[in-house]
Amino acid sequence: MADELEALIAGLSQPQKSVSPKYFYDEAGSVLFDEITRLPEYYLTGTELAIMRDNIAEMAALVGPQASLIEFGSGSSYKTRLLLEHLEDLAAYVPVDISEEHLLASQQRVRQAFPHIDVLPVVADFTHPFQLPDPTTMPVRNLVYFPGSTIGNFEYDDAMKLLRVMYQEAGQGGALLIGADLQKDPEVIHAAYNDSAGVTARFNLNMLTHLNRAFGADFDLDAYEHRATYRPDEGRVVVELVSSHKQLVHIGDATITIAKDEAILTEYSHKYAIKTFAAMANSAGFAVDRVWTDPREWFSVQLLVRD
Ligand code: AVJ
Repeated sequence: MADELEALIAGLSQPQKSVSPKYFYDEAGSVLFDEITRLPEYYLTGTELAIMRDNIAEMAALVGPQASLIEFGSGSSYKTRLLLEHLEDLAAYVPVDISEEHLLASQQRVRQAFPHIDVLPVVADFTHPFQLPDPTTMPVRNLVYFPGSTIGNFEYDDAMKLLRVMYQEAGQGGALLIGADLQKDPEVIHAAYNDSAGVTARFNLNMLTHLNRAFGADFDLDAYEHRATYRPDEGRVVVELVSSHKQLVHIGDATITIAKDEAILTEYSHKYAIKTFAAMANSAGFAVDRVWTDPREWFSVQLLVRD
């Protein structure tokens, strides 16, 4: 908690103020994100799920029998369920999450629906290498699963670091199945992060409620506006909270001055060209085995393999 507070204050003390997107996801934020995934404008979740459904047989055939499924994060039950249903003779399901609570909940759901699958949850921050549990059945290979285009939250260097951790956790002959959102008509992307019902705005603003509660900060909740801008040249959405007037915010021992119209960066959401994503995969050591997309080519699910 002391480290977290320090990092938070450091982020708010830079010329470009920023707060990590991990602070979106308190209880209220997780409910709001669920709501986002069902919005008509938010094409990501539905498109990815359709790609999974349409290609799950081929995916399972490529992965082969007796794999160990290692999920980075434990929050994506529908897509995971497809894999649990279709992967042949799974050696184990290993959800990895920093939240023990999330892990327990997902573990319970999976144990109930798939009583024959060995569930071995790992509490870990998956941005750093971690030890995999010993499975009862020896897996033929590891399949790391990282859906949702969550990779898009990370700037290039951190995304590369994460891909290298996944390479390591995949192990010899292992693979990574990853969801990556693609570049497309900027208006489609803009709408996905500026929905007409205002859910994304509430999701963004909820971060401040969370920080006030968790760190005893005093952000004035009425003073900020949601802003999400797609920058095609950078290939990413920039999500910010913009202050409507000058104010002082107290957090820990720090006092932060926020100017009128100053923006706090809360999230990047990168949108990839298939080529640049392949280059990233390659420099992490993976070969791109297969790229599945939807008919409009809005989203991709990619199977990356290693020797
Ligand atoms: C969960 C990171 C994939 O970037 O689209 C949704 C989060 N932010 N609306 C995304 C998000 C605003 C989402 N990811």
